[in-house]
Amino acid sequence: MVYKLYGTPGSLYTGKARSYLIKQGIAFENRAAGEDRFRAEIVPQTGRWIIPILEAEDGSLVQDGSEIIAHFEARGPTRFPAYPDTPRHRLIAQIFELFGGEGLLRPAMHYRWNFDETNRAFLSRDFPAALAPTGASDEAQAEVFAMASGRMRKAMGQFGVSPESIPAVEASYAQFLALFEAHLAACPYLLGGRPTLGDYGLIAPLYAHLARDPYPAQMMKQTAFRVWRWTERMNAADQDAGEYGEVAPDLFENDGVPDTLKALLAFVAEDYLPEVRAYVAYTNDWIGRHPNLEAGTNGLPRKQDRGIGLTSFDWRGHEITVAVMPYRIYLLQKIQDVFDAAAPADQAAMAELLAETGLSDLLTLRASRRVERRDHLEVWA
Ligand SMILES: N[C@@H](CCC(=O)N[C@@H](CS)C(=O)NCC(=O)O)C(=O)O
Repeated sequence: MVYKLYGTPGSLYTGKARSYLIKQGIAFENRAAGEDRFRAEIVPQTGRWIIPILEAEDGSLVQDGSEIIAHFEARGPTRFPAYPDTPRHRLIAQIFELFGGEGLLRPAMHYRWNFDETNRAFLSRDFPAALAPTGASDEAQAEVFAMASGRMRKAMGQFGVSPESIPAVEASYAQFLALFEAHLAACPYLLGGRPTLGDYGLIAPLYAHLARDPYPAQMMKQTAFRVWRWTERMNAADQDAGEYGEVAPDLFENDGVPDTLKALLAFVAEDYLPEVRAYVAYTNDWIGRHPNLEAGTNGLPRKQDRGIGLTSFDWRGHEITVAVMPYRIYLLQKIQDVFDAAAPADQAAMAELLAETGLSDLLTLRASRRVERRDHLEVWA
């Protein structure tokens, strides 16, 4: 069975699914979202234009990076199980799925869209190459770039990048890179000798935007070599960790969490928890204002819309405004579900780690309605 992965080389979320398929040795073909077939046959089935979408040979579809991973993990043993089976590692993997996919959007967008002098020549080819219909004229390609880049520049604002916040975005990213670089000094992957869900979360922003676009790629190569090598490793079919010597494809012994990983978790607490607090509060207020929210819907006039509003909060000394997306609640729930399903002794180990790293609120910040995915869309339970 050969799957088709519809996406683009420069897409953040396609990078997560692609890396997973490569690492698990699952046969697939990269397909472009610009193909006629995607627009004509796939998009009508998912109800909105979104990538990545995985198509099986029987035509069945899986949309969303988290779902693609869950789909294969549920089918039986995979080459590198993405969900660790010890409590702290399981929880950490889930935390980095959320933080990777949703918490590093500010640097990803800033370093793609605010460095035109270095990036534009590349992006203006890269976007239409994958998004324009096959054989599109130069003008048609330029139009595709103008439209897509316009949308993305606007989206950047909704992730909290503004002229005032840019210095903080840059400082925060430099700090993250330094911490991840230090962690990778002793191991090739986030949790040791093989990739897990946490790595797939992090590769989303760190590959297509931050390791592949010209400006941030050079920056990463020059200031965080090991992180850059990890992005390369995450797209290699083997362990690709020769520089670490003979490393067993195992996770840290005894559910261990090295100090360098605790430092990364503490960074997540400082950098991202304020946003989680803000969007959970907004969501609960919104749910309160929509008492007749129908289960199985997104509660919005258009079923393809992904944001329920905007919320502002203090981030590193700046008031920033971000879109509130139920999808983030969905990933936050996954962290909480892991905790809720664990045995009391395992819960104690998880709670202790969260307390030590400043992340305890991840367990208590809960939306008053659950978010589910039905027919490829996020809906209220
Ligand atoms: N929850 C999805 C998010 C996918 C997503 O947002 N993909 C972007 C491209 S990287 C997209 O399709 N955006 C829609 C648009 O540009 O209109 C996932 O994690 O796979």
